[in-house]
Amino acid sequence: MKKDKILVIGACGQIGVELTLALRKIYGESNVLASDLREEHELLKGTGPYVSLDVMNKEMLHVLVIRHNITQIYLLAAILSATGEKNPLLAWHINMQSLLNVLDIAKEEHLDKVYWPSSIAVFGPNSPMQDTPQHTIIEPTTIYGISKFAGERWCEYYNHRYGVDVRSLRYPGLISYKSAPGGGTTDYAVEIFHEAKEHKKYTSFLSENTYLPMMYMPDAIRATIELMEADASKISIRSAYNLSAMSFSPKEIAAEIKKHIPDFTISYEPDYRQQIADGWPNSMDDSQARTDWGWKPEFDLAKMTKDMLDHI
Ligand code: NAD
Ligand code: AKB
Repeated sequence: MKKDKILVIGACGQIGVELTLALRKIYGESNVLASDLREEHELLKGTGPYVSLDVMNKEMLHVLVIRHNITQIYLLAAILSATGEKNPLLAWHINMQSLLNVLDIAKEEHLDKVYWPSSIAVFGPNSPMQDTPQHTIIEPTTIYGISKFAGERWCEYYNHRYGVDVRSLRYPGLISYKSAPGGGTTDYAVEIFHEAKEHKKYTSFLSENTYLPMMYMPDAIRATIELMEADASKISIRSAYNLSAMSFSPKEIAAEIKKHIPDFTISYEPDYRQQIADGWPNSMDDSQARTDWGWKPEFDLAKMTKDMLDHI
């Protein structure tokens, strides 16, 4: 069993629940402290320690890190793209200050490692849409994307200037069944499964041919842990790595679901989230992650769809 003491912030969210459970398997239940603003998630109950924490309270966070001898922080608390557009100043404040609090404490307490996720949302309408490269035009137009881009710069700065071992991935839209998504533009690709199972129909808030990069949660969790366990000498990107698994449109995922639920139907009523999606890449080039630390996805659209429908 490894000796690290890990703090997961935002542990009750879509990624946090599954990441906390996965980390507890590797590092031991008592060595992974889960925290969130919310009440403890049902799936976390009884699996290890939990504390209520507002990451915006730097003093409380600092005390917690010292008191529990924390050596690694996974910061997952954030306001996502769709919610962010409803309150841009709040999204900027929370997304930036939470990261600065964590990076600064990591510097002061000489933490071993920090994980903070970025997103495909760093890219904007002027970025190449197909196989978007690691290094290219980055001009995000959502407040969420702007905060992710600024966050990437802060991560690289803290690494280069202070030696903080901070690592990051530009996740695509994540699809999962254990915990619900929290206010993103890619959430349709989760909702569609629940509606297909319950009502055999779904109205998509994105238009039929809107292609976005997507990933199944088991791949995302594995990528996160593989990145964090990679030897530091292999990490050439200290902002955030492009990460990719699949790309599909609402029409394509509906066709895949129809193979399992033949009377499933889809209709389209695009809303304000269409504009957000239109500014994001259709697909991503993640060759740097593959070269540096051996990233390889396991789930494509067909395999993911079957697994989702088997589990919901
Ligand atoms: P989520 O909204 O499901 O979960 C975030 C969690 O943070 C929630 O449980 C919330 O209660 C908690 N939180 C919010 N403010 C807090 C605060 N002040 N203090 C403590 N906790 C607080 O988000 P998620 O989908 O799990 O995303 C986690 C991270 O991954 C975010 O940085 C997000 O931008 C990034 N990301 C997610 C996706 C995706 O598809 N889910 C894709 C790209 C990037
Ligand atoms: C969102 O849609 O906001 C997230 C993301 C891709 O960052 N799922």
